Amino acid sequence: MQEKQIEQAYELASQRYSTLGVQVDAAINKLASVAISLHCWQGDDVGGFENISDEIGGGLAVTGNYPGKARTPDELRSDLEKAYSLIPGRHRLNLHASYGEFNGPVDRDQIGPEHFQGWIDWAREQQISLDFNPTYFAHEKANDGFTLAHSDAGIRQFWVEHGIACRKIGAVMGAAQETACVTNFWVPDGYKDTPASRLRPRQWLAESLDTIFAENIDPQLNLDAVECKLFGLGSESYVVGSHEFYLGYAITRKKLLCLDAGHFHPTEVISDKLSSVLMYLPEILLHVSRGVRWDSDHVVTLTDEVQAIAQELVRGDFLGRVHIGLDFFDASINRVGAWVIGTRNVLKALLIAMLEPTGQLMQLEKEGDFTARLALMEELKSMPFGAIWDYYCLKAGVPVGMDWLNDVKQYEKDVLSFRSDSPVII
Ligand code: RNT
Ligand code: ZN
Repeated sequence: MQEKQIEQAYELASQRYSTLGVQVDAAINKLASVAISLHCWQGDDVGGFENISDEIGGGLAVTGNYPGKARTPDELRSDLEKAYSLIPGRHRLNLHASYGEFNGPVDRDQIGPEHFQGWIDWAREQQISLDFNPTYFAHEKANDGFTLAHSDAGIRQFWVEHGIACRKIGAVMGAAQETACVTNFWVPDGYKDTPASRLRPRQWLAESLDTIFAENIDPQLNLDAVECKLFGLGSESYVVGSHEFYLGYAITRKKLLCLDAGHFHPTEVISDKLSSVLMYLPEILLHVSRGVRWDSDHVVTLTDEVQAIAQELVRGDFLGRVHIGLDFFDASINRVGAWVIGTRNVLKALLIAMLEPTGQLMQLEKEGDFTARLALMEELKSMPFGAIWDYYCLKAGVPVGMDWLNDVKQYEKDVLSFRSDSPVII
């Protein structure tokens, strides 16, 4: 599409929005201020750089064998740079502890900020802020599906030390950037079959977490989040860290709750939970994902639910209190393409929400005119938001429409196709 056409379409679309009382340039400015935390693990199928051959485990399964996955930190950084260059705005990177640069075997309880210096330097150079995650899977001490809630005190202690080490790394990352690092705790702990005690592991999990969080860390540097889940592969009957467990934990311990869109019953949605949990928690973290049947991690598409999440964030004026991260892994398509599609969709959903005449909808609701409320909501679905999105991409200096795909295909030809499937030993 020609620049001129994009601008003309934008002008016409803006006029339509202004008849609804929507200020398009204000929406665009607002969208530009939103940072999405891209998850490093889409780039290499949750592999990490520990050079271990353990299965990922923890109920995480990545399917597909699309060629060209990143095998080293440098390859992953190069892939990320490509992805960021195709997404409008300035975004963040969410790293897992298993992605450190270890130069030899370093067990999880021994990791330190020095193993992430390469990432910190790169992030500063790219003007990207980092978020962090302890890795409670793909490890021999997690092979039976339990970590912080393990019945063995020694194993619990090992994982407690991992958690303590990770918060320190998060604080060092936070000190190197303008905003705090959000360190998110997710553990796989749970049973495939019916437990005799549902309580005991929950007591252990709370006790382990309390020990990890015992040291006060400046929230300007590091913020702790805890992520709940309903069930996983191998933990179908019982997950220790359920929604109720972590909601109570987050409120009583003043932690962020992480809501992953794929971690609930298939008909249960997190969009409806935001206004509830934000009544009791100052800040939360989102893992925007797409559940499909038993999988919780498909690439984010522009679904009704993603739009509903965005609407809630905008209508409730929650953007300053909600950290937005992504969580999906698809190895059946180009991995850079997966990041670009997923992130652009979250931004698109936010733009659609920002282009809504919320005041008018609320007024109709107040007056009890539910017919007009429904009519206006439906009318909004065919408003020309695509023209505004295209213009936003143009002004942000990233490809418009599907043009980004040419860049990804070229990158695949020039870079990804030279990577063999076997991992590089570093
Ligand atoms: C797993 C959780 C968790 C992971 C990442 C890799 O069910 O969603 O967030 O996906 O830590
Ligand atoms: Zn998640």
